[in-house]
Amino acid sequence: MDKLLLEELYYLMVLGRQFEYAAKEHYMQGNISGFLHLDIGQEALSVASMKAFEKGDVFTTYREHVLALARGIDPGSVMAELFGKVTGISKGRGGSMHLFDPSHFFYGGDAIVGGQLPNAVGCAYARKLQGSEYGVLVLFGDGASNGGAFFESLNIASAQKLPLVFLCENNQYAIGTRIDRVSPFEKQANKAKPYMPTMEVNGMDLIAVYEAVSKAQQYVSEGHGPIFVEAMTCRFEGHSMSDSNSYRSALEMNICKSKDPIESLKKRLDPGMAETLESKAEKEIEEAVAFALNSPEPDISDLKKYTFTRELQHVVS
Ligand SMILES: Cc1ncc(C[n+]2csc(CCOP(=O)(O)OP(=O)(O)O)c2C)c(N)n1
Ligand SMILES: [Mg+2]
Repeated sequence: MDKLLLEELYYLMVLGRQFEYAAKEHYMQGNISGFLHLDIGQEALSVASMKAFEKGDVFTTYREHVLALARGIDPGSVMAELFGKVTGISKGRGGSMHLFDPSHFFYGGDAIVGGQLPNAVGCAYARKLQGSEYGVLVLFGDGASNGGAFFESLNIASAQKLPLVFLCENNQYAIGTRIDRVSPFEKQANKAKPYMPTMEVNGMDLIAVYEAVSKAQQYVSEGHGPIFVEAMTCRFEGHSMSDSNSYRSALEMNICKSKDPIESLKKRLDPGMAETLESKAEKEIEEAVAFALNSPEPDISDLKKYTFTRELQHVVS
């Protein structure tokens, strides 16, 4: 991989992790309320998939801050959204789980597990009718692939040969429920095999994810129909800020953290460059937090604004 791209990807992973540490701190201070799902540990998957699928539409889970940053959305507007401020990317109305930015073709998260899957199918159908060359990417967890919406989405995407990349972020947990209690397979790709080709990749390996998602986009853009990519990954924190993570042993956590994608990539960079990128990310996150803290709350008189479709701007262009 090109050195400059590698450095950019390293920067985005560090930016993402520092964003998450800052969000955690401000959640504990009471500046952020509602749910907060951190992506710490899973950054390789988030960053590499967004950069590989730079052109095209993206639908995600609620664990989406790092995805949004890697998509190029300003960290200040993402942080302000978490703070519920009017300058947030969803005008302070969505919060952590509903980052939405059509100008980046980023339709963000869904609090309903798997809810983004049918939405992505609809978008892929539209893109097929429009003859778009990029296709659609939908990210979802291993837990989501036990739900009905998942199978319905595989079915219709396959029947209609839609340009849709299914990207399963398999961290082996749905909150505190380990995958083997709710799924007959550890690899969720087994469920997709009757419908479409599948690929499996190490989600802690940034370059492997980048290559897999690039190939998958190429495949859908050639009009072959959907494809399924499964990335095995590992989250370092609890499911959300309200989860103690007590169901995972110290040994399991040590193994998980030994695969840290930031530490792995750092070994491949010039140490001076890595340090420069880390300081740059730190500064950008400090500015993002200051922006969020200093931004105003939404005005109460705007409470009903954006509730009805006539007030929404054009969404999928
Ligand atoms: C339809 C629905 N059922 C249950 C929940 C509660 N819930 C929130 S997150 C979650 C776990 C999802 O796990 P997974 O899809 O593996 O994603 P991860 O958080 O591991 O990335 C559950 C059950 C929900 N939000 N929506
Ligand atoms: Mg999971």
